[in-house]
Amino acid sequence: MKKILITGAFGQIGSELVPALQKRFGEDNVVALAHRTRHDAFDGIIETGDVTDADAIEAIIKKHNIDTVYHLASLLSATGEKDPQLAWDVNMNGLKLILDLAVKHELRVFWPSSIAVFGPTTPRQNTPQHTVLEPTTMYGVTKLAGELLCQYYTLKYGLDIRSLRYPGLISHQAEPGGGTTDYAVAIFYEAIKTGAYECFVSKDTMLPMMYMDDAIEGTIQLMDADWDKLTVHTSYNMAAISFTAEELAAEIHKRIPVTVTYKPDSRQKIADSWPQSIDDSVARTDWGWKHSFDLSRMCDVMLENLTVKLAK
Ligand code: AKB
Repeated sequence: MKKILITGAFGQIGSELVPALQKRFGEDNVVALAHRTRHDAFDGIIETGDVTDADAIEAIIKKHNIDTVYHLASLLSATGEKDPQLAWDVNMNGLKLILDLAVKHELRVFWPSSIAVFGPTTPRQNTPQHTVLEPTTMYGVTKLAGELLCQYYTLKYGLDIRSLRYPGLISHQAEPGGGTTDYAVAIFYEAIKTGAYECFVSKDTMLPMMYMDDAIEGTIQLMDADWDKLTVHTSYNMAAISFTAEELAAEIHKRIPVTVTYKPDSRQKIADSWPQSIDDSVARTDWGWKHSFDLSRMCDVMLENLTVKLAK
């Protein structure tokens, strides 16, 4: 039976990946690593620790006999620009530490990359799997270096490491923290709470996005895939839907009235450096990736669930 450790367990992805893995492998086989804060309402095994503390992480791996790590702990793009040093420490040193422990304890590893590995010199439409990678954010730099590190450890030490370049993720459970794509979640909250939203990117900003259920499904699917079929050991392009901020606002407005104003801030420059749409045909061919949620279905589910959540 797999014994899984998830770092960043209470972040945007972890909050939904932990229950999905608990359901699949049983609560006793999933250890959620929280950073400092206690999460008392949590059902399952919880440990508290810092992903840059090798001894603490190794002790947890030994204590629970861990064989697979989903290393999700990371600073996102906007937060990374506020504190590039911290972004480097958490994103790079944290990953290196996990990979070194993976060599020592023969662990399988999942690590999330991002569309942030691309930059202004990358083709912006249908961005290919293999293309120019010149990111201009510290977050993107750490994701690109991290991808190369994952590939290096696979080639050098024969580790089983798998990774996805997530687009902006949209969910009604945990809110994202410090990302450039956060507007695509915040707009739903404000539409329900106040009927108005001031968007921090321009109305014609188009970015690749994905509903969280697809992201979780794809992550589990990649981890289940036959290793011999995987041809990418940096990180797989993974896509679902692309839309402009204005198209998202219009789709929400079809369901509930919302007035959106556009006031681009420093995050606009980051958004402008990223692709508008992604070619994920390699993932589709290698391990059968397929998304389920289009823009309309995602808006239905988001509004339905958030209306209930915000009424509490
Ligand atoms: C961010 O906006 O920083 C993230 C990402 C695209 O990786 N959501």
